[in-house]
Amino acid sequence: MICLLFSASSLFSASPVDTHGALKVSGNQIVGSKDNQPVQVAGMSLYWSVWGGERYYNADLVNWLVDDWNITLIRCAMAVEPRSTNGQQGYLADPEGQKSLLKKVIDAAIARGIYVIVDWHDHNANANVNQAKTFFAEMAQTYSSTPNIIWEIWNEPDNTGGSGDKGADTWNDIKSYANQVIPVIREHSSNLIIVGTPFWAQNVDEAADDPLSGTNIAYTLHFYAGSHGEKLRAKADAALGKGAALFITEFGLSIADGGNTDKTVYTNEGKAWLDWADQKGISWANWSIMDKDESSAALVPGALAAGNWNSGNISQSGQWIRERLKSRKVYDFDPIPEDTLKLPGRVEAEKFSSKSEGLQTETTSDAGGGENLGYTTPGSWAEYEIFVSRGGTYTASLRVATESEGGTVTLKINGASVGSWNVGNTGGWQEWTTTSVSSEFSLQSGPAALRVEWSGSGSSLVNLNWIEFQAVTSVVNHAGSLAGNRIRLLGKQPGSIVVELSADAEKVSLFSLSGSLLKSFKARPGKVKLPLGKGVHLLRIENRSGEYISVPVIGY
Ligand SMILES: [Ca+2]
Ligand SMILES: [Ca+2]
Repeated sequence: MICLLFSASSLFSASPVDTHGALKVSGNQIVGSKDNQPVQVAGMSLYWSVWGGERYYNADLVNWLVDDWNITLIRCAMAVEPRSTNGQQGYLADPEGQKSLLKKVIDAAIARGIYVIVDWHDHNANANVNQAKTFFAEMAQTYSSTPNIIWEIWNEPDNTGGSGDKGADTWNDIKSYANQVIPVIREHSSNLIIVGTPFWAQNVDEAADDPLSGTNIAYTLHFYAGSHGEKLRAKADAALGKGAALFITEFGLSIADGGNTDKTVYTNEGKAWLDWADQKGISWANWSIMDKDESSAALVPGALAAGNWNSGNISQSGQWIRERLKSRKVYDFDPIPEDTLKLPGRVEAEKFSSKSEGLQTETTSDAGGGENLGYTTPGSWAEYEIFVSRGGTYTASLRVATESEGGTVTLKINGASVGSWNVGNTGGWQEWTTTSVSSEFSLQSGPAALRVEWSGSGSSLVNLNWIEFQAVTSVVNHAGSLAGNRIRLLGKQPGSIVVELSADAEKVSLFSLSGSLLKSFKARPGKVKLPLGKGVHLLRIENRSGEYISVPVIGY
């Protein structure tokens, strides 16, 4: 009756970063500092953090790519230029804004235990050395002992602004830049540093012939499958042969312009490249998470910034890359951190985005501390920007206190009332009680507007500390095809259970009773041992069509 999977070798391991530790260069390979074994990580590059790409710089996006695309790596392509063109401001024009975007992604990557590339996304880094030094000094200090971080100091040297033929950025230009920026990073961080190579990060052989001094330095290899093939791989093989470690921080399944002109996806050529990278153990990030009308973009125009995509939101390139990523090793990613504005979960009353005049926050003496909303009068309101992580059926309840006759508190989501409570005197303005649970209502996944309204006849109504939204998960089959012994509980011991999954199981997720996602795993048929904390949890098994069943499991 209970379900889960188990295979003799546990499916479950630690997160990528917990497993391998900080990445480091050993000869021409990248290894984990924990085990000194070669590590190949793979994932997605975000688009430039301007021109619309910036909207994908958020934690929900990272969480979605971890849980739905199985990424172990994400790259932040932080725009350095433009200074300000049509209002688009890269780091040179708006350092604080760009750092703030970057940190959202970095912090989410750290929370889930994946690797993150901090990319100075610039074709002319040698013109901005001082700004690069300032930036990397600050970032390296902030993330000095963070194993997740990988530094990429010059995205793509190109054929402008350098000292070579017709302005080409030469290897000497790059070395000169690197020798100024790397020491700044090394003051605070010993993490992997990836250095760009000449000719749009293709002339890796030049770097291999004349490597930088210092340790833990790899070189960038970029390719676009529709334009580059065997010849560039031969060049990369030569560089490896000379002892250089390579990292594909960016590649596309398109031609070199990103697929802007021919709109074609070159999957056969892409497969040859990634098979080669697998064979050599070279890590990669695919260009790019963007919904632009070009064939390298992973998304189609209008795809949500927070993930939650269906197949119609993902481009041909994105679908192919996602399958490739999903076929890779699955780790036990760290859980999504609690977010008070994410449903299911608790919305703290003081986290409003706007409110009526007169309504005030005050320190609460309720369990858990924090603040509550007080000074409510008839007509008071507060609004919240919430995010529904999982669409489905929900209930809500309130944490309230009042010393007056009280009043009515109503919840609305996207304008529709989902619950209303008449709250009477609780014995004091800080004497807290939890209301009854509302009737069930359904919510679609994605962003939503929550509004709380107070009404009544008194001059002072009801203090509010928080609103709890619970997902209603019924212990029923959600699809006939899932009926039967799809999941079988085989054994239980403190801290874990052993289950057996049927062949069509694709994903196993463990939720807290309040509906928070604790862990999500790729399922494999057979016996599987799952870690399970004390208390009641909900286990959900999903098949390839997205049909699922949920069952309660109790850990002890
Ligand atoms: Ca240049
Ligand atoms: Ca509160």
